[in-house]
Amino acid sequence: MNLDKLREATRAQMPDKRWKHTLGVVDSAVELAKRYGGDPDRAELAALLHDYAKAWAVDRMEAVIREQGLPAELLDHDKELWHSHVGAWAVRAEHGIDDEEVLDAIRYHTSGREGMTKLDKIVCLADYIEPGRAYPGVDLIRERARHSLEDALVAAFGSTIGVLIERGKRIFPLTVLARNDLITQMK
Ligand code: DGI
Ligand code: FE
Ligand code: FE
Ligand code: FE
Repeated sequence: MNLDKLREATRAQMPDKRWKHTLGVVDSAVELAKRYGGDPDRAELAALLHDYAKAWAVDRMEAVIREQGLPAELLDHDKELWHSHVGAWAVRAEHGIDDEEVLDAIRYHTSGREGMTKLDKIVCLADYIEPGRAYPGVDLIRERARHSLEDALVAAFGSTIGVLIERGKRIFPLTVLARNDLITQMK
């Protein structure tokens, strides 16, 4: 697959603001891959595609989850969690992306998971710290990202979990498992 064509196809899925975010995630993911000994090419590809389905209509995402055998459990949780799984399905179906590590990094970029690969961590963290992000605590997470992928991600998931609790929302179990596992890895 030609990377320029993939860029145009991805850009066509989303409004300009989301595309700008995507380019920021690409830059941050490549930088993290270089800093932490990851594969910059795979980081670039996974980052480019990570929000492929983000702007899709909820009904379209729901149909993919039901019809393509994606985890039905997703339907019981926040719709914000759907686009990562649907996106991983879509880039394989529409563009033949078959690198399982890249697909996993897309699939788990929102929730995280137990046993996150280096690529999972890079894409997930890049999504939290790309230059366009501005939310309370982002600079602290950026600072931690200079020293440790795991430490930064624990802070990032902590921030998300805190917001979910404040708003009385459910927490997707994989996010709790991801955070616990990252803390274990840091010991
Ligand atoms: O797609 P993006 O906006 O770039 O970022 P993302 O894919 O990390 O989506 C984050 C959103 O998902 C954020 O607004 C919080 C929401 N969310 C809802 N429930 C959960 C959750 N995020 C995680 N990690 N875990 C949840 O249980
Ligand atoms: Fe996302
Ligand atoms: Fe994103
Ligand atoms: Fe420092």
